[in-house]
This record gives sequence, C-alpha cells and structure tokens, in this order.
Amino acid sequence: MKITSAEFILGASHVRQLPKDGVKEVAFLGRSNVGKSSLINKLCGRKALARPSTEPGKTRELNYYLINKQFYFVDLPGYGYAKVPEQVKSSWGKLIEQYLKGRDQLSLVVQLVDARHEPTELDMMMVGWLDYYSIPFLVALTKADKLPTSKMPRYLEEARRRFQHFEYCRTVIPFSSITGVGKNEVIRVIADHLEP
Ligand SMILES: Nc1nc2c(ncn2[C@@H]2O[C@H](COP(=O)(O)OP(=O)(O)O)[C@@H](O)[C@H]2O)c(=O)[nH]1
Ligand SMILES: [Mg+2]
Repeated sequence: MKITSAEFILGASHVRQLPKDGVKEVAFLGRSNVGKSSLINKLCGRKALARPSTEPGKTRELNYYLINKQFYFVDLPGYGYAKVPEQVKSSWGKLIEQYLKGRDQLSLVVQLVDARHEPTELDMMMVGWLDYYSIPFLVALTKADKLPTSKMPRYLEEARRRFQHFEYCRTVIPFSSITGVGKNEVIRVIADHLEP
C-alpha cells in the first residue's frame, strides 16, 4: 500500500460526534510529545497534516483524517502532560476508553512509545486497555534516530519482551520521522489489518 491522499475531516470531543459511516479506522495513541504528529505526517508524506496538539487544559479532540479516500487515521489526544488539571485528565480518560471500548470499525492502534525511555505507567495502562478490549496494536518506538545504532538491538529486544506477551500486540517497530526508518513496515502492518 502507498498513501497517496490524506485530508482532515473533523475533530470530535465526544464519541457522539464520531463518523457513523462504518469506514475502517487506524488510531494513534501516545503521550504528549512522543512524536505522534510527526509519525502521522511521515506516513502520509506530508509536512503539516496532523494538527498541533491543542493547549493543555483545553478540550481534547480526536482528529479524523481520510486516507486514500478509503479509511481513517484517528489522531487520539496525547496523554501524560503534567500540567493538565485533574478534571481534564479524567474526561480525557473517559473519552479514550469510550472510544476504544465501542469502536467496532477500529482495525488497529499504533501505540507510540519513546525508544529511549522506559514506557510510562500511562503507556502500560493504555496497552492494558487495548489488550482488554481485544484491539490489535503495534508498538512504534519513536525517535529511534536518537539512539546510537549499537544500542538499538538491546532496546528493541527489551521492548519486544515487554510488549509481545500481550495477546493483541502484533509487533514492535523502531521508527524515526527524521530518517524514515520503520515507515514502510508500519504501513505494511496497517495495510494487513485493513484487509477485508
Ligand atoms: N529526533 C527526532 N525528533 C522527533 C521525532 N519525532 C518527533 N520529534 C520531535 O519531538 C517533538 C514532538 O513531536 P510531535 O510530533 O509534535 O509529538 P506529539 O505531541 O506526540 O504529536 C518535536 O519537537 C519533534 O520535532 C523523531 O523521529 N526524531
Ligand atoms: Mg501531536
């Protein structure tokens, strides 16, 4: 599969605003600043498709992009931003969980984790939810260009050990939006999960 077109469709702050057209979806999940917008832009071959995150404390939205006029990429609001008030954190959690729980057309989640760091508690909680709700996911280890090449095999092996015992974890892929490493592999796994 090649991504040849991508257009912003809508932002939703409540599950009742989500498209009801039954079009298949691939969603992107990760903490703020992990490189989610950069990854989406890289996959689509675009510089500024994914909208910058709304300011912390503001209403968070799920942003929908129509890809190849065939399926959606869903940019889920980033989590773990320290300055977000508790009330927003809990409404964020509710929104994400409602989405993950009830979205039949959700074919795959791309869970982003920084390649250089241990996953955060929230990262592991998200992965736990994905598994619990039987949603296939791949883990993208972002900013892989920041890791010395010599360290990559050990980091990758550790990440695989950590994630691949989850029943719904399909694979772990090092990714860099700067070098493009991992791009083709991520697109291939996405294409596999969109097949009828
Ligand atoms: N070195 C490097 N920096 C990255 C990469 N991806 C994102 N960044 C940087 O990390 C910061 C956050 O990226 P962004 O895509 O906005 O993260 P988001 O908040 O998860 O959407 C920005 O300064 C990006 O330039 C990457 O693959 N390599
Ligand atoms: Mg972003």
